[in-house]
Amino acid sequence: MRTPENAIQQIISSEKNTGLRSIGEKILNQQRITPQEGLLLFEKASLSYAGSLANFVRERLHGDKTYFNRNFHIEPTNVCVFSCAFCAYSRLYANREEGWELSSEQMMDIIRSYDGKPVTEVHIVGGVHPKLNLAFFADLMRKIKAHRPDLHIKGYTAVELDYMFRKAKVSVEEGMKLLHEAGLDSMPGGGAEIFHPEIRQVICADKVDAEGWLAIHRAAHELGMHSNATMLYGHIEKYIHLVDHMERLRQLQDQTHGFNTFIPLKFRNKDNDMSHVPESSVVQDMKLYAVARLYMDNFPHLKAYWPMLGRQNAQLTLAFGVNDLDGTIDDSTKIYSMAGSEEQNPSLTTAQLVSLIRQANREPVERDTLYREIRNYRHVDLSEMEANPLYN
Ligand code: V47
Ligand code: SF4
Repeated sequence: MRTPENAIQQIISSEKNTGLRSIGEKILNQQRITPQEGLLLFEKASLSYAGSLANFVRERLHGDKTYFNRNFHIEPTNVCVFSCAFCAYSRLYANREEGWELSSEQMMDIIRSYDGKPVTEVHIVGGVHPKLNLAFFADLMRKIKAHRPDLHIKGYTAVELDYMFRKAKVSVEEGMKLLHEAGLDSMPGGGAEIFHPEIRQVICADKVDAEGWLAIHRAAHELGMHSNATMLYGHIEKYIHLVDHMERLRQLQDQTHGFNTFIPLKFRNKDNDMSHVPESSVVQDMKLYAVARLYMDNFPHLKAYWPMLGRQNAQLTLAFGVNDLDGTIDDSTKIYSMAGSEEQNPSLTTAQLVSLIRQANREPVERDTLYREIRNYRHVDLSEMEANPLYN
């Protein structure tokens, strides 16, 4: 009988490079690959070899299941004290009249606009505004929870938190505890970019460094919170920096088991200080996802963030290790469109997401932020969904 194991064994046996063959054997036997082997995959593996192995791992972990959630974004401000070279979104505090800044009440209006709608998560992320401090955000958490206790709040990158905690003169542990007790449930993975100082110095020299980013996620995990981790790829970094980035995350995950999802973010070059840097090709994108799936063996999920990648390429990643497409998002502001992503004001209906996943022959599963299954859409009739306002 032809099993997935037989099929992948045949692919491994016909690989000519002995190093790649031995990586294949390790993957088959659920053994960890080393940083050197990660590098070899980037340097020498064909897209089809890396992709077949990654797809094998993806299906071993999740079968055809492809997760998404129903969420919306709030961006409190695009004013930022930092000046990352890849960021098309932020406005320096000195030019704050060109930016926006939402009051607590305006953010509560956004929360209230989802009353009665079956969203499960609000994702709060924005620039680092010197006046929006720890007390302001703790108060916002309490207001959101008082209004809608069951809404999961995934908020603040380690960059925002690092600044908030330093400004409030509290330790990372104290700050995390305060926000968690106020209602913050989990943390998104942003701000990681590329950890290696050679690259970090060029693309985002002034914000929290690798050690600081990892310490904040460690503190969250130690409180029992979950978080995600991103990697901004496809600009001036080399393979070695990608492997170094993934290795640091893999090591922390071995200790805390607090990460849910690894999210590679494709660098987009519109309207920022790195516009001269060409973007990666689709082949490079798919290879990156495949290697990430193989390397990040202790991360349960690999997410393609569709606004950055575009819907069609996000669909393609489902054959290269990815098992999660984020969510409906509903972002009326500009963080992603300003960076040149393919989506202007990104938003997909549940019916559209389900359809995207089905077109790739996968099984759409709505999840909550912690990957508890809410509904499997395998047999749900699409035309019924399209006609039902709850899915649109
Ligand atoms: O850290 C900024 C990225 C991130 C560009 O955890 C860019 O579920 C590409 O982390 N090209 C913030 N990327 C967004 C983020 C995120 C998004 C969705 C889900 C989750 C999650 C996290 O956006 C930043 C930065 O890496 N970014 N500019 C750009 N030009
Ligand atoms: Fe500020 Fe984040 Fe943009 Fe960097 S990426 S400038 S921290 S908003």
